[in-house]
Amino acid sequence: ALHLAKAQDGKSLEDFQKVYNAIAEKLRDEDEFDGYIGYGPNLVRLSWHVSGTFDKNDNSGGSFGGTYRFKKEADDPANKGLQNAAHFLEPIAKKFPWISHGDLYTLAGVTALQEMQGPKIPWRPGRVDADEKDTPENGRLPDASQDGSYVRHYFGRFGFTDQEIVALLGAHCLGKTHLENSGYEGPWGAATNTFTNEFFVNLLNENWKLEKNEAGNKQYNSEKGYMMLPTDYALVQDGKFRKYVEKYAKDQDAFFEDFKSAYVKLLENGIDFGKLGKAYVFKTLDEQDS
Ligand code: CCH
Repeated sequence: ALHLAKAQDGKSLEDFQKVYNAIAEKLRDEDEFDGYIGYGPNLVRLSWHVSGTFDKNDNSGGSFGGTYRFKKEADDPANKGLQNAAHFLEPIAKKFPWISHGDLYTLAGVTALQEMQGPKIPWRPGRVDADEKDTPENGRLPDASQDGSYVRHYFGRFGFTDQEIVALLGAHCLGKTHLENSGYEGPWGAATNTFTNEFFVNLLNENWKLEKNEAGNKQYNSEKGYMMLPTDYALVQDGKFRKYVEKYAKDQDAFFEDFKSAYVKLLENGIDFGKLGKAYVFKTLDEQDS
């Protein structure tokens, strides 16, 4: 059965906007992280990894229970590097003890995306902290060395279409890979902390060479110093994926719209929001200043 979202007594949009603002202000203040990329991309990755443990076959895993806070999930080798985002969020969790971990992790991703000039992401609260015994097993996050049919099959576990898969992977415009975390190295593009369709533009326009990196893993490198994972590059090798790459490279608005829907679906997998269903749309710090 789906997890039933629970209303937080007396909490309204204004209360969650305060959490949003606390995260957004800390993002602004601590801009030197990771060579001045800042924490935004790391927070987005955390929001996806806490959601990416979902399995629609038994409704286990997913963002609902906030089980990333338990050692077993945090220590999943696939989560290496996300302790940065987790540390970043500790003082926020202390300041707002009423918010559940699942809500905090997902709201942090939404905040980071909006503050990095991404689309407005309608977000719904109501996730409830689960017990440690409900922590999913390691190994549910994807393997970057694989091909297109792996990617299609992997995301099929969540019920995502080809179009949704391509849109979601556009988040790889943000941040970079780190040899010490994943065994891959380098950024996907130039604007590592601004949300754009650059991932798709670079996939199509750069001159890619498959090379072995220092960790012995194969990745695609371009002369400009950008990289693509094998699973990223699969999006131009597979004809059914490629047509969406071409669409999003030409049309950033279409990318933003489709990314928004697919990301909301990712964050809400396995949850029944029932009558609580009204989504909140937060104002960015810039919008509140003016
Ligand atoms: Fe990703 N991602 N991702 N990813 N990811 C990595 C980093 C980021 C895969 C592999 C990797 C999504 C899907 C996939 C981000 C968002 C999303 C890294 C480098 C690997 C490897 C980690 C490191 O070394 O620090 C694979 C495989 C898939 C699916 O096939 C999806 C979906 C999203 C979000 C919607 C973001 C953002 C980063 C940058 C993190 C940072 O710290 O800079």
